[in-house]
Amino acid sequence: SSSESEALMKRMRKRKGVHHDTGIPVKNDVVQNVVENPMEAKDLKPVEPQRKFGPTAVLKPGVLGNFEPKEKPAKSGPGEGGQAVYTSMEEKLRADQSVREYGFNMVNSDKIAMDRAIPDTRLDECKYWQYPEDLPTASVILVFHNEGWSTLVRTVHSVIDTSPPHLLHEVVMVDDFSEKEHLKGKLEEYIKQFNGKVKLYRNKERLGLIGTRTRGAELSTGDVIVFLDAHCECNKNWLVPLLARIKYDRTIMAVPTIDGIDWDNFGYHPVYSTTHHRGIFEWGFLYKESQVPKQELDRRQHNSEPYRAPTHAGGLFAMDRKYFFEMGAYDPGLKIWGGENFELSFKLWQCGGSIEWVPCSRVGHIYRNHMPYGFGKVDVKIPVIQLNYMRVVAVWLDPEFQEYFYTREPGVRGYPIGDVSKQLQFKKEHNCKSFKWFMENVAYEVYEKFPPLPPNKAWGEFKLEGSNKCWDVMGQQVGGGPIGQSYCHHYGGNQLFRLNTKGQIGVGERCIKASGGSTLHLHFCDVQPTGPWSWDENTGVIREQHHDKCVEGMTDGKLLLQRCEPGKASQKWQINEIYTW
Ligand code: LR7
Ligand code: MN
Repeated sequence: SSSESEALMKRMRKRKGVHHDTGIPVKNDVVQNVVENPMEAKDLKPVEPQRKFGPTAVLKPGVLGNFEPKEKPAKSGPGEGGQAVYTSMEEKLRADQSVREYGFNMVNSDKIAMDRAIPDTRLDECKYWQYPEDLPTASVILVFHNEGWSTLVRTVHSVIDTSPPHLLHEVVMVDDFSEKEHLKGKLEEYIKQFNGKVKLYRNKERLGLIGTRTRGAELSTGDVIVFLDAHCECNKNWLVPLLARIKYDRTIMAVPTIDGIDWDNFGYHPVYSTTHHRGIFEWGFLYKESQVPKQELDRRQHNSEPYRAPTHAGGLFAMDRKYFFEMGAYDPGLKIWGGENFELSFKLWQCGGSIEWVPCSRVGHIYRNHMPYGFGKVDVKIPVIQLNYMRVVAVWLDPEFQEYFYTREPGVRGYPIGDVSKQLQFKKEHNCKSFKWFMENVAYEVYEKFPPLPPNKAWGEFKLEGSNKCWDVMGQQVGGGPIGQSYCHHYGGNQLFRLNTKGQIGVGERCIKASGGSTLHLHFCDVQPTGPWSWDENTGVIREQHHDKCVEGMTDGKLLLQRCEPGKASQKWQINEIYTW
């Protein structure tokens, strides 16, 4: 449905141009801090005390790391060095068509070499770590559904080219029931050049990315499973720092730092470099990232060392294969796409494992323009993602925290989530800790960034009495034009508003504020919830206290703040709960 893909787009946008703490757009989203002249070993005096992380890896400034790959001679060509490539006028039509089909500009991707060089975006320090020699082997798992050719195949080349051969046990490709012709015989032929190192399996039906990942893990035979999306480019020595953490402690999920690759021009951009970020969430479970709290940074001795994180984006991580299954893999009740990152994260933390983000491991991911595929035949009346969240919430959140989710997503409350008894039993058998423990000890910054939501006073469609017109976001975003009214569609989504006990009106993760005392706009919600809104159930008047005005539904579809006139037909609002199923 459109509200589903909107939710997805929102989440993807999260990673693109908006700072996740403040909602303020980040300039270029990226701090350009690529080291131009990598420190030469001779420039460094080995006088600094040696630092360690874990019992094994040792930082020796001045001595190049034992797994550090040799510099390759620079090549020239489209996209080399992570540079952007551009579409000509003649190519434009085909390029646009490929964007619609794949979410990527495949015309540009096709121009870029399979082994293009990308900038080394690591902290300079990363080149001087001495890692243990006897590391576990890795199965890199790529699940894919209708992916474009060159972006997919470049991922395979990149994994092979950047991984020490003796540590890369195999690349396991699992085709999630794709229809594209190029993913059939042509792909089978193509991977023969890798002499059996790359294996291709196919689903007999659409399992979705979550089920397909579990299947990929079952089919793998390496010690460690490493999941990557099927449109990635791995950076220098990305694999070893991940494996080193798992060797140190097999209950660690090791997550690389994810750089951005542009869907249109394939420019490679380090996402953060001077500061460290980690994955968190808000109460509707939109994925967020925010700066790592000082107390976590201070646990380490060196800035390039891994740090712990409450959660991760979902696509790219390494885990001990056996441990993944000891933890029950992914909940088999999760469908297609979404929420699996939280399920695995909460389960790990609450049941004795942990998640670490590893700054010295960097992998580029192509963020799509839009999600080009549907979710197949799923017999669910609410967005699949919401159903997945509901399962995660039911199993891993304590009741008080479950309530925050349903305050934020009231329209799905009560929808049957299927059987979670196996998950609850797992939790009991493994003596897993409470969500409160997790919040207090791991995800504590969520309390500051996204404090618990005040309960809803009224929520649903805001409908002008006697009419068929409802408040509607009208496709607006923060910083955009006014919201208005349109025909009530009863699907919730952009017509589902919430008035809470603190006087805020929320829609999705945003809040409604009055601009210049005349029109209503989307804003980032204040962290400390306060708001000017009230609704009088009897008169139907929605009043804004700062301007002492009321919302009036104009005949042309506008919503304006006008002098309050209780009893006036155009100020008489009904708030009807909308269950979207
Ligand atoms: O039905 C499907 N079957 C699949 O095999 C749908 C998708 N897939 C494959 C797909 O071909 C791709 O290789 O699964 C992989 C992920 O799908 P994407 O690339 O469409 O997802 P995404 O990058 O938009 O979304 C993020 O969230 C997902 C759902 O929760 C997964 O966890 C993705 O792996 C995840 N991607 C990342 O974490 C990359 C980094 C950033 C972000 C956000
Ligand atoms: Mn992806």
